[in-house]
Amino acid sequence: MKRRNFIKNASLTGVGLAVGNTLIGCVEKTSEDKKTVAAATTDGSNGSLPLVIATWHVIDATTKAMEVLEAGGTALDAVEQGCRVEEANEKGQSVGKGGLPDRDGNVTLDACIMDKHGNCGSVVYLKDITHAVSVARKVMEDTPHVMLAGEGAKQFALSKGFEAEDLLTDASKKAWEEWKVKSEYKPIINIENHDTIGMLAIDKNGDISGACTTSGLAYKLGGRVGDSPIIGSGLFVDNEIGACVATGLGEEVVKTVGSFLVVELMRQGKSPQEACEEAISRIVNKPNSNYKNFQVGYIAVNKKGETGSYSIHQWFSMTKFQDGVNEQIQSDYFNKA
Ligand code: SD4
Repeated sequence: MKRRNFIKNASLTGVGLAVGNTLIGCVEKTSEDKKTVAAATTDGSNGSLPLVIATWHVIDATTKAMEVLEAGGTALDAVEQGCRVEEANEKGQSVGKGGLPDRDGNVTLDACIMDKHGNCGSVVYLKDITHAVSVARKVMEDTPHVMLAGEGAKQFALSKGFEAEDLLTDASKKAWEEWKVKSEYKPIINIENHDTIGMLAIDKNGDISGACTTSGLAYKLGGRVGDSPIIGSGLFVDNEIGACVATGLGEEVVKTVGSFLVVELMRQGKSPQEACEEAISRIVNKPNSNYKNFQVGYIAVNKKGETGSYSIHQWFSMTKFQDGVNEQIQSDYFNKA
């Protein structure tokens, strides 16, 4: 699965979207990518436990998570280990090492994690540390806090034995330098492809955990933080009900507290699929919503092991590993016009 062709304009994608002072461009899906997507839809079936789902096409990450779960590991260990696979994958230019930088050339990571007790940890604007999700876990487990930012987060990570390294790979530096030529401020949000990884798992005990990790919008303003490390927006877990994780334009997710909303809708009796659809409708039905120009996608799971996913635009997908099947499932979507 290749991440490339940034600013390749097409019907959906040839847009510049005003978001505050920013412009968000979108990326077209290649025919190769389209072939890898199962024609199926999201499901409402009860499957056996354990199970893991993740945003986008991240088969290696779900494989790792399932290894942990099958060995009797906790959902918390599974989502951390699964996310680490993508953080270490330099080819993924939206997560961890190799992530695309901000407009000034700095790679800054956002991540969070949440366990079955409702404990959570988060890091924002983290530089020079690949495994942001593991730093978030340390924040959760080793401090009385939920969130650490910037230099403080980095120093905390170093104190916990994480190693500093340059996250800007040659490929990402080259992409940034090419972007700079035009001097257009167009942070890229990927409308249909592997991007931020959000992962939810239920272990053999039926306990739920989730995690989310990203380098955020490419070429963002320095200091910009998205939804991914914000508990309730990018991720929410309630072990009694279920869990949800988001991807896409974080500002829109934050404004609607999306993941918390999905879990609360499940609490009220909606299926994961219905809840994801309702959360997307809250975004697209806002007066003057310019949803045609950005993507948001949710995946969710409930306590019964039912799953759902929904996005504004086509080509969002979920990877699901359950009952021995590890597959990419094309998400249903709102904008069919
Ligand atoms: C952000 N939600 O920083 C992330 C980016 C993302 O798919 O998920 N892109 O806003």
